[in-house]
Amino acid sequence: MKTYKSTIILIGLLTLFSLFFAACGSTPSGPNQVHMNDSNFTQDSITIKKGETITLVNDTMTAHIIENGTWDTNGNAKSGQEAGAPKVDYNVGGYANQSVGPFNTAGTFEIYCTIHPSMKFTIIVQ
Ligand SMILES: [Cu+2]
Repeated sequence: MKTYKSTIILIGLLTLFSLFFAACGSTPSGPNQVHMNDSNFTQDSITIKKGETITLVNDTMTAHIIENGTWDTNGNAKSGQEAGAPKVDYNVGGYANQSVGPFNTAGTFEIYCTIHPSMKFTIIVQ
């Protein structure tokens, strides 16, 4: 009977714990939020002003490795940092946020996820 009660309490605590983290994930902070699901960005691009940063918001438990570069139309990863682009090399864990930038040079910059084919994003800096 004692073990049974302990188990119920443990389950209760775990439920509270997961609700707490779900709440954290749904109320991210930071400018220019760009959301990610379990295999892609939820939008293709964003337009920002020079000097601004973007905030990657991971809405699922799937981690993403975000770097400078893109996926080409043949499904090949193309690593590369454009002139004027900030260095991007982040492992964004489940339900985590990651600030990227600042983007101090006007232009078009590509970032991509190295583990999810076709998961790519364009930052247009004006
Ligand atoms: Cu990914």
